[in-house]
Amino acid sequence: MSKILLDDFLNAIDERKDYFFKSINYKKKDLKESENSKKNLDFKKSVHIYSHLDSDGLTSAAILASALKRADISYQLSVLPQLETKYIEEIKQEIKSYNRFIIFSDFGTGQLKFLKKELGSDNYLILDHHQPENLKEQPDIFHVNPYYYEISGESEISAAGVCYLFAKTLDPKNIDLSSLAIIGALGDMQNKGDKGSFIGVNKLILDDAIKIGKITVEKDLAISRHQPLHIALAYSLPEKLPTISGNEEKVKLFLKALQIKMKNEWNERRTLFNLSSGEKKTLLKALISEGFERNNKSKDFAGKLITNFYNLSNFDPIPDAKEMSKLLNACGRLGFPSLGISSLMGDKKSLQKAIEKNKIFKREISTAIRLAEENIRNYQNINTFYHNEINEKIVGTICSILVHSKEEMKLKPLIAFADSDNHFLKVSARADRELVKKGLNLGKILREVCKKMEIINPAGGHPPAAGAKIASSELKIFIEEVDKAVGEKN
Ligand SMILES: [Mn+2]
Repeated sequence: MSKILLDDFLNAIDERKDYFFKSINYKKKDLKESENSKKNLDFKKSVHIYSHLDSDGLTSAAILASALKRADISYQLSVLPQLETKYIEEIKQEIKSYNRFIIFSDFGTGQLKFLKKELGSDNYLILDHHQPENLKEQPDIFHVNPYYYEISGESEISAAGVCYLFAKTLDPKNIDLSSLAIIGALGDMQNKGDKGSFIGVNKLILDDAIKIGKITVEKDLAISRHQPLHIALAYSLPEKLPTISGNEEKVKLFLKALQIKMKNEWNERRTLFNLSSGEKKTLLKALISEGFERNNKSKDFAGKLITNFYNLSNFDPIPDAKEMSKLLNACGRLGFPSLGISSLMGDKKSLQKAIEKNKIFKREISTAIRLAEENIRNYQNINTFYHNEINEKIVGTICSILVHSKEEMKLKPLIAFADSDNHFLKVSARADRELVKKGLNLGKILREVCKKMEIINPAGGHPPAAGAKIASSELKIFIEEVDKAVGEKN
């Protein structure tokens, strides 16, 4: 990330702030306090934030809502699974009838052409990090996207990061929202540096969060810190150890041999949190030798066993940012996005409810994984699955889990379909990192196939993860076209 391009990016955000303030007729607080508050009420347009329902989208929404609240700008908030053309048509009416200003976060770039066609070039602002179709074009004044400044929206900044920078430009006090941007970036799995560290703009945002005491970084064993120890070791190691992975009974024996107790003196299950540093060392050593001696693991295996955790200071009882991003994802996917957003904005009761919802979500996920696995179909260059009981809101999550956890699913991209409204199918595509390194770009492929087939909803996404929406009747040809397109790229 070059300093000059970063400055260009920050300047661009600053220009968009001016555009935003001008559009809503915002009066700077240079008037007398009483006069000012009256003027604000008289002249400000109210804002409607539309955001994506995954954890990056929800953190984006919470950042924007907090910033607008602080600036005394009235707002309304809606969360959508995708920014489909039908919503854009409704929004067009809304702008006209209610004199609104719209902010789109974590989507909008993929729908840029349609937005321009329908909404023109004022009364809205896009804060997104998905790759624009045409990077040679000058970015519009109503559009913020890191790719125009050679900053990667896949690894260096998420939508929540873009919203955070925007919020910080509105008011430096919004630096206290930096931890939310880190939660969003983790939701989009952007901690891809060494040992789960952040790179690019994300690193700068993390520095803000550390500076004001909202996050501390801690290195620990790379397993779930939340689950009982034997479950965490059986299912969440960064690389599988055939001698213990997936087998809780064997993990119990393994722990017993190391004299690490699974329960505390009150007979409660211990988690990684509860282990002493001595116990952690013993466990790490044993896992490394298990990897080398019994499972022929390479040298990087030992390196992968330690990772960075991002401890949150004010979301008790949620210990870290990754866990919080999973919780938000569950809220969004289960249809309770507002619980997630109010948790992020500091509401403790919502956080408690969100934790309950998350438990339900975990059960739904494990059922859906089983159904997906039973319905995998293999084509020449892709694998697919569809089952009418897999909810469209979680199909992307299931697709990711399968691609990341099953060796045989890493060889070809996985394209999943789920029933949506009115005989439409939601499409989720995921590919293993190795395929992306070899040049596979699922976002591009889906966009091209949808264009070629003249599918009405535009596809969007990144090289390893993309989505689309097709009519059920288009399924067969769509699979053929995607299969062909992936073959041509290899
Ligand atoms: Mn995102």
